[in-house]
Amino acid sequence: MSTARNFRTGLLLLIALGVGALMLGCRTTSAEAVHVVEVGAGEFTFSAPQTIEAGRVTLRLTNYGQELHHAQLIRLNDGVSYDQFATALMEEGEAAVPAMATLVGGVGAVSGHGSADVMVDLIPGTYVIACFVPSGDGQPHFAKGMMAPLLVTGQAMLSSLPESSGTFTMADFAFDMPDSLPAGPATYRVVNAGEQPHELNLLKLAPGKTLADAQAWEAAPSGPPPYQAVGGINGISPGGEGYMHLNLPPGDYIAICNIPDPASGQAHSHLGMIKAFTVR
Ligand SMILES: [Cu+2]
Repeated sequence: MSTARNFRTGLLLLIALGVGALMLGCRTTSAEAVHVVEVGAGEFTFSAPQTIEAGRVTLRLTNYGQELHHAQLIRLNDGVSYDQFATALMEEGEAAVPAMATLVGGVGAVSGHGSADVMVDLIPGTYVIACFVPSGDGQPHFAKGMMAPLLVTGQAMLSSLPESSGTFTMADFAFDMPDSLPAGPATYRVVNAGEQPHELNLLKLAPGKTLADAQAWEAAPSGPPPYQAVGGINGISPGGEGYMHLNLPPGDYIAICNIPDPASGQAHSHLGMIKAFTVR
């Protein structure tokens, strides 16, 4: 064997070892090392596990339907049953939430055939997965069947804080986050520093479309929307926080909160919680 050939064999071996190490590395990144809980959404039902172990999970929402769907994760106060909460929600809508439960995030709205991830530290208790997105008839999806109980069992785990590339803050009524984010995988911490629940949903604008186009379409929808809903984090009660795993391709985006202000009845997006940003 010539020296050149030996060198090439050695190089190939090194490359193979390197690729192997990279693959092992990928498997243990923060996004994948935790248990993935798959939630499927369609018109008008969720498919999700009914019981899971406490601890840190990646909650992955995949939309198999046509309409927008989100997976709002709600933890019921101790002593509140799923049936009690479901009845109150049907009667009072989201006004029923503060007295009975805490909004603990979940996956923001995703367009049909899309999928998005958030990360949640689940403590034991009774949770609800619900979709508050309204259909064309004005009825929220939970009233059509998109509401499911989730029992979290076992012990609360004390785990170290996840690594994140930055913290985004939600206030009454604004987002504090960068104007530009890097493309590709990243985890961001999202904190609710306001006195109302907030969410940070993400819309990817169609090429050439602007925030004004999105607002005009929202005010008077006609034809397909000028954006794709690509997830983000769903409602978080005041003082709470969550983590979202993003893997955004380059483009123009909007962060938006659609939660209504009880006083005015207006969506928070109309009070300032809408922000354009770029991914490059
Ligand atoms: Cu809000």
